[in-house]
Amino acid sequence: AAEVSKAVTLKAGNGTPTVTSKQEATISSLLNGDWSAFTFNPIRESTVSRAMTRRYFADLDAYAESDIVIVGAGSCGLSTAYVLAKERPDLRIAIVEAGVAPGGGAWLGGQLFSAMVMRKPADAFLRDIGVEYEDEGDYVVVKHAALFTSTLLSKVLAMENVKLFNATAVEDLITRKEKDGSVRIAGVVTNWTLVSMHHDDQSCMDPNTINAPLVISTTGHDGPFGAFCVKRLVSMEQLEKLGGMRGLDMQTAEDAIVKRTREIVPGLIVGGMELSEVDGANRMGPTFGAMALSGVKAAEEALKVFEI
Ligand code: AHZ
Repeated sequence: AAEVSKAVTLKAGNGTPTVTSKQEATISSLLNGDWSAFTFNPIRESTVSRAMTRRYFADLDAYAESDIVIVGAGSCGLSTAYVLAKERPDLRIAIVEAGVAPGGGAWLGGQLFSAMVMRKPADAFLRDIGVEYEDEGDYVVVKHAALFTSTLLSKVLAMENVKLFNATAVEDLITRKEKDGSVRIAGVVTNWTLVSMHHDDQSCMDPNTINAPLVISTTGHDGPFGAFCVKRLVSMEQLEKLGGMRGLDMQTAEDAIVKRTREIVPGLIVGGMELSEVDGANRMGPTFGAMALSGVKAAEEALKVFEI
């Protein structure tokens, strides 16, 4: 009986325990201690299993009805989530990321180099999340792109109104027909990414769903997973065709992506490099200011939808 897991009180929907250990060790109390007598607190395997699954299923339950779903946790999706969740802690925001590791292309600055460049005025975003940079005049440099991504990610994940479902792919959109015959996006269809990758060789793997009045797609430019939502809009005849991402032009590409971040069809805002596929905009290559500020603009567009 002693091994049966104790009930842990959960805050609604986000799985954060309100009960913490009474004996709180500190690193200094462990450092140079008596390691021969060291032991972890006891646990039973099923307790570990339940600690994870109970929270995950509570989150699946709570977030099955979300206010906003953000598709893709790259630099644009995470920036969007950060601004939105901070401005509106009352909104329930699900982030669905196909990869196990969120962050998209923002773990390196470009090629395999560490430093990340952001043109001003995107330095405002760095100050807001508390990432230091070197000021080079018209642009700033973060010493490692991973510092930007990990800081942003940690802030987003700590927010009580956000849940990240990683290793989960959006494989379709939920649609509703309006009275005037137009189509509105009303949520996303999800599956474990590993399952999504095996629809050709396994059967009976129907998906799951999340209802939401607003979806924000930031799945990056075309690739194995990229530009997912806008490609689907074409195949469901809600967009005539994609413009196709154009060649690299840093000077124009960044302004264009930020300015064009908008609701493409009712219920679907598109931000980041996915937009370049819609509008035939240039790519900017290894400079990330537009991703942060497209996130700010996507959040602004979303906030209009949720204006009280
Ligand atoms: O795994 C993808 C990545 O983390 C995720 N994603 C794509 N399709 C998905 C789907 N379901 C769930 N169907 C999906 N997740 O979306 C994320 C996109 O991140 P990204 O870093 O590729 O895009 P971004 O627009 O946030 O940042 C673009 C960064 C670029 S690309 C570029 C250039 O090519 O010139 N320059 C910059 C700054």
